[in-house]
Amino acid sequence: MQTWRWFGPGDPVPLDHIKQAGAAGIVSALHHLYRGERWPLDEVFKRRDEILAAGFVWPVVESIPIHNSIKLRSGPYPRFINAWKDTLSAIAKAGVKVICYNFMPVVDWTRTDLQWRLPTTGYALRFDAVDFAAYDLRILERKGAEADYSEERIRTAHSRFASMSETRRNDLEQTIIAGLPGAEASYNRETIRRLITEYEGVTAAELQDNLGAFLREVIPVAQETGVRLAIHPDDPPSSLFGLPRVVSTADDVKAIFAACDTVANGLTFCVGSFGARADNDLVTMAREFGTRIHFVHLRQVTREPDGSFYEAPHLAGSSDMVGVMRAVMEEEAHRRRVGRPDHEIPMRPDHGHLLADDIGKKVNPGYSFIGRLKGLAELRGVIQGLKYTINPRLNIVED
Ligand code: DNO
Repeated sequence: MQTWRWFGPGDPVPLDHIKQAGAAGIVSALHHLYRGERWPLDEVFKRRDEILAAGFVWPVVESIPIHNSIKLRSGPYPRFINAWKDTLSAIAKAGVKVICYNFMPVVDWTRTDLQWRLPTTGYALRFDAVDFAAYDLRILERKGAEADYSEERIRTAHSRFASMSETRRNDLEQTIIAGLPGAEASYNRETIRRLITEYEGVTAAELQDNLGAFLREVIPVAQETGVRLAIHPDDPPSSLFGLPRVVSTADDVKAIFAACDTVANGLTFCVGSFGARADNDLVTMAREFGTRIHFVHLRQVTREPDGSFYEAPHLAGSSDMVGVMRAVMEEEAHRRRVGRPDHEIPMRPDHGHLLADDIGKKVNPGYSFIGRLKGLAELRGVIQGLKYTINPRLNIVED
């Protein structure tokens, strides 16, 4: 099912534009309740009614935030896990079947440029690994940061910092720590330093255990209420600020699945996030994890040798997008054959460039209208082509 992320009534892209884009489902969350508290049933119903009234279905909540204490399994975490379960149940009552969430400590998805000019004169999001190191080492001046970089990276980061204007330094800081759309938190230099310190000594193995323990508590509630959970990979899929990240590779996914081995413990297959690592073989992963993929983010990145990447057009870039889409559609066909009720896997065009009238307008970074419209249109072409290849009849009987 073709879906579209909508941030709620405050989103500069209104529901009728989404209708014009041809999406059938809305992906949404209660972004005004994003501090780990429980989402009241009436608020969830209100969002559902807005979506239904505009002629859409609501197949996915992206995301229910996970309070930091849950990731650390310390302090008030039992209270926040209970709130998470209550939110899950409220969402289930509203008829939503899939919940996307992530387990990235301190920072959610991260970029260093929100308007990186493309040769086409449009603008893309970019993660520059050297700029990031320059921020960490020279602006945040994180204690012990040197230990997390190679000597070569430290050298290039210092010279990058020296060449940056004061304005660029400020922009870089805002871009990295002030929070991108859908992220749980926004920081200033002091608050982010404090939070990073809370993770001192927490290893990836411990974070993975905390995720496993969380899953064993919430998955039974998901099963009872008929909801499937879909963890979103780390973006970028590697450590930032020396913090552990545990949803970056195929092995990470295997460990998560093994921690609670049931279909309700599933994955958001984000092509852009996994695709930022050259050692992730995306088509193989999409096939291997197929039965537990409950949501798909279709977005591409072009990787650069130093670990940087920028968001490429949806069908260009470093990953085999069509190969992934074919794997997902074959999985859907397989689910139909075996009678799985969840045979329509929601997918959305993730992020778009700033193009034409998007430029200069108020948009949520990554969530412009025209850029995503183009992305969805291209992807829809692939979907139709693949439907025809997999089974020409589908082209006639389905929309
Ligand atoms: C970025 C998104 C993320 C994602 C969360 C999932 O565009 O993919 O904000 O929603 O990380 O919890």
